[in-house]
Amino acid sequence: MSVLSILEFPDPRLRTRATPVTVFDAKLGQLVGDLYETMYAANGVGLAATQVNVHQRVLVADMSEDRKQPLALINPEILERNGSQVYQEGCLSFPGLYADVTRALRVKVRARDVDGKELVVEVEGPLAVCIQHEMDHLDGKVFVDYLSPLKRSLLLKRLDKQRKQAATA
Ligand code: GNR
Ligand code: NI
Repeated sequence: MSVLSILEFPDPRLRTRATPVTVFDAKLGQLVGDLYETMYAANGVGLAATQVNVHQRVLVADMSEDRKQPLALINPEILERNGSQVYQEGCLSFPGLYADVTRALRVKVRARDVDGKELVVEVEGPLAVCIQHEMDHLDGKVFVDYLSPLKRSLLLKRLDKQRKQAATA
């Protein structure tokens, strides 16, 4: 397993729409392992393959306290969504940026596991936020896309400033 490097905004590859996985082989298992390792190394709660420049519909998440409840979803689809919640989101592709985003409170998701077995999970609260955030990445969408143009430009200026400071520090 390896820690992969994570694409950062405004890398245009983050806008790629990922294609479904058709072959559930050892190579897919390797990718899922690398995604877990990369997510844990970065202290993230989720990671989409898109973020490591692999454009297949694969995501991982682990929102547990002890970081021992990994979930890998392949070809995820939302079957049902209910309610709404506002949650302060961050993204490993936008280091240091946080913003409130409104999403469904509960989602029912159908996906496959790493062995190709179908699974249906119902999640709510923070884990539902995370899965919706990761599924957006697979469609080339990022959390700042939900913000008003004014809020987005303010945040992106802040990101720019942080980067310039980091470069001269
Ligand atoms: O690590 C992450 N934290 C997070 C916090 C609130 C809402 C969503 C997330 S996902 C993010 C990791 C990431 O960028 N996944 O794509
Ligand atoms: Ni993200």
